[in-house]
Amino acid sequence: MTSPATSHYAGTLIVMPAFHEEASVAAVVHEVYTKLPGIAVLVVDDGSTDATTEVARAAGAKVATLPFNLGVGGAMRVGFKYALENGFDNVVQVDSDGQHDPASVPALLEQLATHDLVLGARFAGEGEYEARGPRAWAMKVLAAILSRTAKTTLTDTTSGFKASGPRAVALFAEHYPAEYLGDTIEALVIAARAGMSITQVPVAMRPRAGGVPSHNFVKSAVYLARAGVALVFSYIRPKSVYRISGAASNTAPSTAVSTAVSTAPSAAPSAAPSAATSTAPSAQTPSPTQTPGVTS
Ligand SMILES: Nc1nc2c(ncn2[C@@H]2O[C@H](COP(=O)(O)OP(=O)(O)O)[C@@H](O)[C@H]2O)c(=O)[nH]1
Ligand SMILES: [Mg+2]
Repeated sequence: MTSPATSHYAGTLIVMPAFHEEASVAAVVHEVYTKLPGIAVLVVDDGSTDATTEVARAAGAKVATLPFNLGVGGAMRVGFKYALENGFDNVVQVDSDGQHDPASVPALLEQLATHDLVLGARFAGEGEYEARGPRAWAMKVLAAILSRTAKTTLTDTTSGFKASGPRAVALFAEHYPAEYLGDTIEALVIAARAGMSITQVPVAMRPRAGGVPSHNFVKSAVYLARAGVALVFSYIRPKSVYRISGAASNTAPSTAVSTAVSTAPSAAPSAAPSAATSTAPSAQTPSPTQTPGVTS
């Protein structure tokens, strides 16, 4: 297998949030390695009681095993912190259920040359993914509001398929929201308000490969109300909270990439997996000074 130092994807870390995904996580890890040779993968097992950690590790991924459930946002913040501390410039979230096709990752990464945050958008002409009922309605309203904030047309603001460049990784390692839905909607508001440049590329979305979705009918029914509240809170917070050094505009992200690449990533997909330790982050929000146990 190509080593990360020579891989085309040397500066990029795939972060896979996983909760009870023993049925599909291995296939996703294998598919990522096949379609993106040499890329590093960190699975964040968020307190699963099934064999998610063992299965992901056996598939060759690094695994951060959290002792209790933080939610997707909390798990992703662990991933961003790990990326920052291990010299990765870019983070791409790929879900562990097989819905995100790793073949779309190069298209997302390409846009990081000129943007800080790239969304894989499901309704931008690719694939046949369709949301229905209140969830679909909420998504349209959110897209309209967030497009204004981000100053670009965003059609799928709740997509988890996202690529973050160096400035967004630094921001999200500190400020990625852990609240319900915060990892999608609020994260976009935070990025836009911190001066990040955001864009989207069309992606196809597949059905889950196994396991059960975390959203059910009841959750979908309250989606609009909770999303509205999440949105209000993210706008209320003072902008200064989200300031990171040099966050005024994204003028030279590629320079930042080449600088940071020299600190070679320590995560190698081919590295032999070992036992997870758990120096757990605090209950709601992983502390910026703590790194959770990651197998290496
Ligand atoms: N870390 C973490 N991941 C989660 C949690 N709930 C769901 N996920 C993961 O997030 C991704 C998307 O979840 P899913 O249930 O498929 O949501 P949907 O695709 O929006 O319906 C999958 O990889 C799940 O394993 C959670 O509580 N913590
Ligand atoms: Mg899913």
